[in-house]
Amino acid sequence: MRLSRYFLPVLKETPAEAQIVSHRLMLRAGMIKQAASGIYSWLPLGYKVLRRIEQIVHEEQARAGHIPMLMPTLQSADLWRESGRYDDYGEEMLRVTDRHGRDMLYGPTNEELITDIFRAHVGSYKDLPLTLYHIQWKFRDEVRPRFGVMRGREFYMKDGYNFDVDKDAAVHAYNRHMVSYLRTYERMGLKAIPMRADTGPIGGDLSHEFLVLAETGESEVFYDAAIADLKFGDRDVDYDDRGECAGIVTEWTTPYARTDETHDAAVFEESVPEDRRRRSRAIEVGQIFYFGTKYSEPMGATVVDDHGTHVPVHMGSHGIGVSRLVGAIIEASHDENGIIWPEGVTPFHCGIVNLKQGDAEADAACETLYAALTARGLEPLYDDRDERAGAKFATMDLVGLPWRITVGPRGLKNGVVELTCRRSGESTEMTPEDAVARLVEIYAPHRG
Ligand code: P5A
Repeated sequence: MRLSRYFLPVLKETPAEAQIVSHRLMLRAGMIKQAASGIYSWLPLGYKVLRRIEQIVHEEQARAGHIPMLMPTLQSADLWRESGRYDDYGEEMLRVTDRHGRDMLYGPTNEELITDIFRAHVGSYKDLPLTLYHIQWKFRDEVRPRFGVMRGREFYMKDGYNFDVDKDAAVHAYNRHMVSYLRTYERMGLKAIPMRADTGPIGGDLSHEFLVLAETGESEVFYDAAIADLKFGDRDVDYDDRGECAGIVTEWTTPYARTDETHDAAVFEESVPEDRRRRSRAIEVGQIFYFGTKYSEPMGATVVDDHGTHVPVHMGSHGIGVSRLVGAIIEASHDENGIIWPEGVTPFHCGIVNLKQGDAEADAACETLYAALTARGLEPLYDDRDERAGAKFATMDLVGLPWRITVGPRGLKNGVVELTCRRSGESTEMTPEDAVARLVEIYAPHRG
């Protein structure tokens, strides 16, 4: 993309309404614009990051054997009356009435709708296990929407639902989700720690939240420092192997890690040596639940088991805060000059800064680089504006591309350009061909 033809409305001033760094940077970098309280338009740069995150989620869901689909944002109130949640959900639910006087709602989550689909089409245990998911906008009329996309009213969520014949099979689905989420967050450059959590309006008695440590997080967490050292890495997991998934879950859930809702000071002190006890703020980027037959029983979602008996299916639901993640990643990765995107989610793979726009040789070198990077499947953002070098660097730093190639007449005389790492600030001179080869190498592990 050429910056002269892009739509990147960066702000010079720090917006006064933004209380936390990710919100400030998202506004300044022209990623979002507030449409109404807690509701945002995603401008091209923000939209690109949202799509990259979504893509990683889809790839990891596919790896775990989960099936994508799409359900609507508006739902009929009748389904929620069947489960008993229509009245319970309270003021967070946005209720609307259509022209025929029918009660509708903007879905805050989809347990009822998916259970309705399941009961209409599945009747035998032979069709199980089944896990369906979608990525769709949700609406929760939060009392205090704040921190930009981190606590919105409209937000983008991946929500998946497993259907299993009995508790053991459903617990495996729960474990499989935990394993696939660990991998998902790591690909986004995040350390997200699973912590025992309350179940709230979703229900059930088994739940973990995934938390990213950050001072600005809304959750208070207590954990054993040992868990922060765990790495998922590039393990080749067999997601059908119950023992393997359970083993990974044990590895990640044995060290103490709880939110303030489930924290037990006595257990914390007893089980964690003092020098490893940590108390911190954190951002919740996902949550998984096992709730057995909470929805299948009242809604009549049953299968015939291998004895010929109708049994309600065991279910769980599993969410990832896709739009919140954009803010959470920035909270975890920025400096005083702007965002620093992890390679896995960056909106463009690198920036190209032309130090002397209009200089025939510099312009030609940038064009050649642009074409070479594009041909290798990389997406550069080429700052081809007629601006001072300082302004170009400031924009690149603000929008946070992990790598920048600087092209100027002086370097070109020696046949070199400069490759700069946004995170370390380190620059290396090399030929344009070597810069392209180096970037191809850097991004190779981040491709699906
Ligand atoms: C699990 C999937 C559920 O709704 N039902 C379907 C279950 N879980 S949850 O924990 O309530 O939400 C899942 C994730 O969505 C993000 N999230 C939000 N993001 C932005 N703004 C909000 N107001 C908001 N509320 C929830 C969180 O990341 C949460 O973990």
